Parts: sequence; C-alpha cells; structure tokens
Amino acid sequence: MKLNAAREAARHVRDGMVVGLGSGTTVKIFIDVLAERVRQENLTIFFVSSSIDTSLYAAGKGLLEVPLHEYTPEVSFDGADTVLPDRSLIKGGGGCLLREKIVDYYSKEYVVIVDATKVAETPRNLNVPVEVHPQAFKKVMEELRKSYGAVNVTLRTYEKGKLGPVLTDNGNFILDALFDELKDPLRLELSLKSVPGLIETGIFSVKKPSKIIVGYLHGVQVI
Ligand code: ABF
Repeated sequence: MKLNAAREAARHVRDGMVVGLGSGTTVKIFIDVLAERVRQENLTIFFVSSSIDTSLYAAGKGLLEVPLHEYTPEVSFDGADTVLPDRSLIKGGGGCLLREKIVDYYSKEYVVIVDATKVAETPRNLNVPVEVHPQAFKKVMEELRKSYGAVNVTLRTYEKGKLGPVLTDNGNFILDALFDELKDPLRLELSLKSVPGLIETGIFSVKKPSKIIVGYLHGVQVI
C-alpha cells in the first residue's frame, strides 16, 4: 500500500527539482522509488530534510541535500499517522513533527502519502503527539489534561521507560496526548501553540496538503 502511494507521488518529481522530504517508513519508500528514477533517468534531485534520519537515508541514496534558508521546495512529500475527515493530519508518531511542519509549511505545496489504514472516518479516540521543552514537560502534561481535556498524557520513552525520554532531533521531549474527540483541529492546533513550553503540535490543520495519496493493495486514491 505504501509502495503504491510512493510510486504515484514520485511521478510528480521532475529533473532539477528541489523537494521537501518528511520522515518515516512511507517517506523512505518514496525515497527508494525516487532514487531509482534518478538512477534510471539520470536526474538531479535536491532535497530539504525534516530529520537527521531522512538526511542520512536520502543522501545514502544519492539525493543532494540543500538548506531551507537558501531554497524553497517546489513540493514536499510527507507521511502521516492519521488523515482526519476535514483533511487535517495528525503527525509525530516518529517524533519529527517540528521540522516536518516547518518544511511542509514553507514548501510551495505539500503532498501526503499514506496507506489506507491511516484514513480515519471519525475524529475520535486520537493520539496527538506534541514536542515540548524538557524543562516544562510536566507542566505541559498538566495543561493538556486540565485545560484541553486530554484523557491521558504520557511522556514518550525508549523501551517502555527503561531508557528514559525520547529526545527529538532538536533535543526536546515528545508527549502523547489522547483525546476522545477532535471537534475542531484547527482551533486546537492554534490554541496549543500558545502554551509556554509546548514547541509544536502534531496537528497539521493550518496548511493542508494539496493532495493526499492513499495507497491500497491494488492502486491509489487521490484526495
Ligand atoms: C512521519 O512519519 C510522521 O509525521 C508520522 O508520524 C510518521 C508516519 O510514519 P510511517 O510512514 O512510518 O507510517 O511522517
């Protein structure tokens, strides 16, 4: 399913293009497909990266990294954990949400590639990852419960707590906040950004993707 979505997305890339790259397994499959096209068609593709993991992986496949402060990607390709009915996304399962949001936002457009299991029919029972400054993590946990109605909030750890908190590429922590229902994702995204110590949310509602390519076992659907 991921491969079908990745193949469809890779058709949008042309020689000499600067693309943004998200993170995660679907994006890695997209990079594989793109790298194969680069090799077969002798293309030159530049990329702006959303994580150390993606930088290493894409560079290893022969793509050339360029910085966001010098280039604006024509289009970014990114994965997601959940696609909501209003086309908002929830991201951050891989902990790269801060740089993914930066790259997606500052690209001319962004395309999301997901397998069909990621499409939610209702905005219920959802985990929203948020990146927090380590100093404030407990305060933000309380805030998410008391002021925002999260039913459960956990600090993401390695090996179920044996190895301490997961550190993002930016040296921050990730909280996972469970919500019974996300009635208004845009409002929640904007409001959460006002909480001191909360650096970024995994809700992507402000800028929506121009295309969502959903991969099935036998083909794709473009939303
Ligand atoms: C990134 O990778 C994240 O924002 C999202 O959490 C995750 C999706 O991972 P995968 O493609 O591995 O399912 O896009």
